Amino acid sequence: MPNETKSRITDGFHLVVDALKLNGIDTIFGVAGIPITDLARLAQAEGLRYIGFRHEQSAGNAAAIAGYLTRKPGICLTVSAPGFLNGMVALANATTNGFPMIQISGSSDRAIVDLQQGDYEELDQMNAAKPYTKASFRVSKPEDIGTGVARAIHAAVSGRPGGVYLDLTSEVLGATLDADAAAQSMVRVVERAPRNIPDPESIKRALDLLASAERPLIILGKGAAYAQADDAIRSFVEKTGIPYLPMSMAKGLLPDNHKQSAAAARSLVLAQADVVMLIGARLNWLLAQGKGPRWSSTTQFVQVDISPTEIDSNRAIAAPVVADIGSAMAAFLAMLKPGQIQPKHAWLDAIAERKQHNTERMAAQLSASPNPMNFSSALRAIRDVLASKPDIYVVNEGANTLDFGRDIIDMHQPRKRLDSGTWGVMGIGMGYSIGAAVVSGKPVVAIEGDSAFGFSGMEIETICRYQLPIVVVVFNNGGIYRGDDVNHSGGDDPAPTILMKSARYDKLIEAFDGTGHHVTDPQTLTRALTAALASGKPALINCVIDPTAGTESGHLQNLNPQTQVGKGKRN
Ligand code: ADP
Ligand code: TPW
Ligand code: MG
Repeated sequence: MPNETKSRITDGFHLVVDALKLNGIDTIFGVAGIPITDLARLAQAEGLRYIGFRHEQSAGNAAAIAGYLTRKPGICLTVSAPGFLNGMVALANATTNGFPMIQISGSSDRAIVDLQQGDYEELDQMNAAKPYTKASFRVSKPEDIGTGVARAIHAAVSGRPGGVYLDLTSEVLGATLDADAAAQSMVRVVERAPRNIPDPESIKRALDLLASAERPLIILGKGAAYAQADDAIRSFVEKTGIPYLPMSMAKGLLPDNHKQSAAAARSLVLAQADVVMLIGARLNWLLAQGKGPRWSSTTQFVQVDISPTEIDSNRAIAAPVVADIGSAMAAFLAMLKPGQIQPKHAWLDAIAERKQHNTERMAAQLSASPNPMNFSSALRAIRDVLASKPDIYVVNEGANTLDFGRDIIDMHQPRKRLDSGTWGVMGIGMGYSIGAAVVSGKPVVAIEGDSAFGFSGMEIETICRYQLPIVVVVFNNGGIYRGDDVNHSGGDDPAPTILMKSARYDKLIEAFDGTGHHVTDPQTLTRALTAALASGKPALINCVIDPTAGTESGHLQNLNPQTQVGKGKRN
């Protein structure tokens, strides 16, 4: 066929790739299969980076965290029905956390699906996705691909970011059309996340309230980290002198050793602050819904958030500032008068005193060297190795592994700590690690509970296949929370929370030519982690932790209903 004729025809596959490229998308995370195999191939051939996973949930988690880190929607590509559903957990998690992500899935023949006539991988995916996403679209004509991709990008990134589903039928992918008409149908998104300028009145109201406070507090959430307004946030905190508390993924927005950090006096400041300024943080379960006994009923709130419906959702907000955080912080800095806000000395002194008390208590725990290791002694070793490497990403999931990790590992740069987030979900570990390593080119240390690791563990093959600089540290305490529970029936099966204590997770990675380490003391852990990071190659450290060291549900015991009668009762 003469080239002339060929070049005038294009098809759905090409249009999807063209639309993504036109909008600055350079990476796709996915699992190949019918009907999107050729889409993945073509994307790679056309210069997009395609990262192939072992399970769609991890591909989705990688896309979600890529979205969080870059403010561009992370793309996850899945096959129909089961692949789509596997990815949906990650898409729903992205929506819950406010991470911009688009899951693109191929789907089966519409006519057969709608009459439920039994197609291969039959599922009404667009409608199934709706409750878990900000928006769910289906493209049924190839000339609509450009519009579909543009709408998905807008929905994912504007306002509070979140997950979007884009359904591409097999017919659309394979459909051919005239290349000129196709080019005309492409849409380049001009503004992905338009600024949302605050009402100057709302800024004044908030500053007045903060100026009237005796015991003010700022809480920084992951929305503040996402906003990438790092300098303005730091400047506002420092100019006002207000003590601040970082939520877990906002750690590092200001370095954890900053003198205004009240993290080591958390209970005191939540209970006693009279005015609290929330910047990109929700009053959800992670902040006890803003209610007693952790909070005072008289606390007044400033809330800076892009989502107007977040305001008043749990506590009445005296001074809402509905805006994007970059614009809001610029407005605050412009309107703030020198000396206008001055926390009382008594408040700063009380915080300093409590910080010192708690830090000394923690130092005693950290300096102990129990055998076998506990969470503190193992994390101290990791903390010390990471102290001189502030640009390393830390991924963290588990129960005790998460709670101790959050408290012990200091962060020094914004957006370097990636964890279980708003749902407290297990399974983000390898996906987040891969996503972060791929978009940043930087090393990642994933600190994983042994149970948590299992949810995405097979992705160590992906890590090795792409030779990513990821070191996985598995805190092997032989179980969910603890490794010493017993079967109350007296039978031979292990108890529900038990995993294999003798498991050698390090040998798993050796199957893929990665480096495994088995460590039982902090000195060896220090050496193994240092060597693994120096190599820049995939490694897994099986880190043996005392099975009796953890507590049920980590720090969430208040959320865990327990039977008080009969056989299931814990001793
Ligand atoms: P954390 O878990 O750290 O407390 P949340 O995820 O609960 O944080 O809250 C983040 C908040 O930040 C959400 O309410 C979201 O609407 C808001 N947010 C996200 N991005 C922005 C932004 N660019 N500007 C303003 N608010 C934002
Ligand atoms: C998708 C419930 C919360 S924490 C956890 C589970 C299973 C594992 C804790 O054990 P781990 O940590 O990781 O070994 P450690 O240090 O305390 O021993 N399924 C999903 N998400 C959640 N949160 C659960 C189950 C859970
Ligand atoms: Mg465990």
